[in-house]
Amino acid sequence: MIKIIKNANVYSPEPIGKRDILILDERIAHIAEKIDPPTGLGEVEVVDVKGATVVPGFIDQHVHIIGGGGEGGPATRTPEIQLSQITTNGVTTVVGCLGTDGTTRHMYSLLAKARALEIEGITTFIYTGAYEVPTPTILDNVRDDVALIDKVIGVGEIAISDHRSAQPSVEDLKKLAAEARVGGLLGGKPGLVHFHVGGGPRGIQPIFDILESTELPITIFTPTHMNRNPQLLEQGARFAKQGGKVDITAGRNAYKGIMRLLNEFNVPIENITISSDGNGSMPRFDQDGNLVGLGVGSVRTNLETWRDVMIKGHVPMEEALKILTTNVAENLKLTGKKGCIAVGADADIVELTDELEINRVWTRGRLMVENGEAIVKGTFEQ
Ligand code: FWO
Ligand code: ZN
Repeated sequence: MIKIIKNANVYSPEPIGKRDILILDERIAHIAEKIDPPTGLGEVEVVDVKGATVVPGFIDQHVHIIGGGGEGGPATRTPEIQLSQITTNGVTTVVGCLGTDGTTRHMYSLLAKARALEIEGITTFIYTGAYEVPTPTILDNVRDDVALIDKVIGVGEIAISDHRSAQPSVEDLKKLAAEARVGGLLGGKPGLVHFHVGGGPRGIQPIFDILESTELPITIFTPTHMNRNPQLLEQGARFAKQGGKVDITAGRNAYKGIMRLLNEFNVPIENITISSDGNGSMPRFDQDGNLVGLGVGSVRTNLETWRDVMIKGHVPMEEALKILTTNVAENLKLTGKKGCIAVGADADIVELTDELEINRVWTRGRLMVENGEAIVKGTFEQ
């Protein structure tokens, strides 16, 4: 199928001006000031976006695609995500994960759901594991899952510095990270260790301990929820200064943490990513560990935080886009294929309204969303 998106004001994330984009099947084949529909090659679908801003599809590296939760008992297990909840928020690639509940949630279900979403139209990957250590896997161990199961790109979300963690020792974590690392090498994957960082005073000290006492590269560690409290942000700045990437959980005040990293700690924006924790539970505990509140994450928060960083944080669009596109693609070793509007990349493209809302979304060249509404839905979506 040949498509041409005409008169797009393209942020690749770099602003490259008014361009036509030629899509051949699932990939971007050509970008030029003017592309005339080729003749004799069958039907060519042309969409004139009339100068609208067009950006790469967003990559969300932390989504509980089969649901999560459970911290308040069975009635607090959060719902499975549906395709349109992802695409209508401009997200075209997700990494699925388990969380607190490694008892009633299973890796087989996570893998099947990731495959389902891929069939329904987006691009998916998963982390093997859950909060706990030892962590649930599909095959015998983390290394084999990362090496042999295509969608597995690493291990996560492994909980540290949290009353809900398995209280792993640094030695436990070193061995886990080594498995992910070697599995990544063997399978041609990033071999990531995606840490859930709780509110405990040690924060990401376990990661610094691992880095100081092993040969493991900092680039495989992607700690998330790093905007949870001020001391985590400070540790995050130190981690970034050593070359690590800090993952911020999107949401109401998330942009304030990002602005502190940028302006107070001079962290380059290339060392910051955001993710939504979509469909994960958002429990609140009091100092005695009693559950005092419970919400659920939403993929939509990516958009809200990205807009806050631009509008309230006065960060230019081409910079702010990186936290949801090229920076995440680099984590996932998908640079040039995802998170950019470039020849050879997958045709994951988002057209924005003047109010920075979602108008159209293409995933691998297929139009999935128009006027912000899903025109392609999941199998059982109404
Ligand atoms: C965060 C996912 C948390 C689940 O700390 O980690 O609980 O398994 O669904 N969510 N436990 C939310 C905060 C960052 C607000 C999870 C959740
Ligand atoms: Zn988490």
